[in-house]
Amino acid sequence: MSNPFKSVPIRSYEITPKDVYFSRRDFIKAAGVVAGSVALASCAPNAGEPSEATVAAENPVTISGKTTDELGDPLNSFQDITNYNNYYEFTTDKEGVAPLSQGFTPKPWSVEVSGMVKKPKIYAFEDLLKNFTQEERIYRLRCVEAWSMVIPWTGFTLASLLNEVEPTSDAKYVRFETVMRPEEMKGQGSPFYPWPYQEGLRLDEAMNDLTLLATGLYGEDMPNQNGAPIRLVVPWKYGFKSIKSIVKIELTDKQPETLWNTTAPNEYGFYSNVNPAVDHPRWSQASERRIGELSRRATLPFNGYGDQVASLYEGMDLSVHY
Ligand SMILES: Nc1nc2c(c(=O)[nH]1)N[C@H]1C(S)=C(S)[C@@H](COP(=O)(O)O)O[C@H]1N2
Ligand SMILES: [Mo]
Repeated sequence: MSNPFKSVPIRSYEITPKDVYFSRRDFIKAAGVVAGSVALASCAPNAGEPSEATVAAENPVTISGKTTDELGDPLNSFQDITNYNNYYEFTTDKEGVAPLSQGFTPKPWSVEVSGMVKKPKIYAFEDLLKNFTQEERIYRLRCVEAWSMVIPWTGFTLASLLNEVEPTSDAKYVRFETVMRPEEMKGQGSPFYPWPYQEGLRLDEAMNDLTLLATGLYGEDMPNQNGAPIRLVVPWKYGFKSIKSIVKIELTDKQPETLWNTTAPNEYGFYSNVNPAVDHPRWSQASERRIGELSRRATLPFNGYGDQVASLYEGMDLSVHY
């Protein structure tokens, strides 16, 4: 994997006029996101597999114009982010997800928000874009397999959606479910996993400002392989908590079952906070390989977001609640 940002700076000729950009992503304008710079119109996720040189020249720019995360580390390229994926509904082969997911149809789409809420509602995807402020968030994604990337997501906070449906005082957890479409997702024929993919958060984790419902990346609509049209992003937890292609969000008073906890409870707990001090039973979690880098780097507690989230776990033994 190479990282074009290291050697090839974004050049001014890659920047298209604002009106071209907004015609492509008019929801961002509608939702009031200020574009500091604009993305390249021709770089669509389905545009085939250009050569490495082409990719480097055409990597889209972010909405904010930023090229690093807040720690100063470069963003991964659009090419890396969209060709090295975990999405077991398609295949367990990370480089096979992109080609196998191209026939998936993310539209029309709706998300049902139900359970312990005062105002249950089925949202059409378009209304989620229109009604909630879309913003860009550059987050590290740290997979439990010990690789990582820096990804510029666009989306809206889960808190903004939950505030609208008004959880009741009984609600303690949020459960998420991925679409079940075995015809389009051949991996769902595998008997080794309890489909559909499910995930869960404690309500206070779900309400944290970092927790995002992402609808795109690099200013593009969410590519199929990254969880089109809408997926969760919880940057202080291992990547598998960030469930893709969500159709159901349910408020509940019971800790939800999750696909990975059900499949291998001794390896994957409910919390799954990034924690360099607690190893996976089969490998160390002390360091990671940032895609695009040669040597390993230290893994940060809570993936570097401890200031915002460590207080959620005060008094808990995180080697027990792994
Ligand atoms: N529905 C679903 N969501 C999923 C997965 C999956 O297999 N199915 N894989 C998870 C894992 S293990 C990781 S690391 C991230 C990867 O997200 P990315 O492909 O956008 O980088 O998605 C997570 N969300
Ligand atoms: Mo992962």
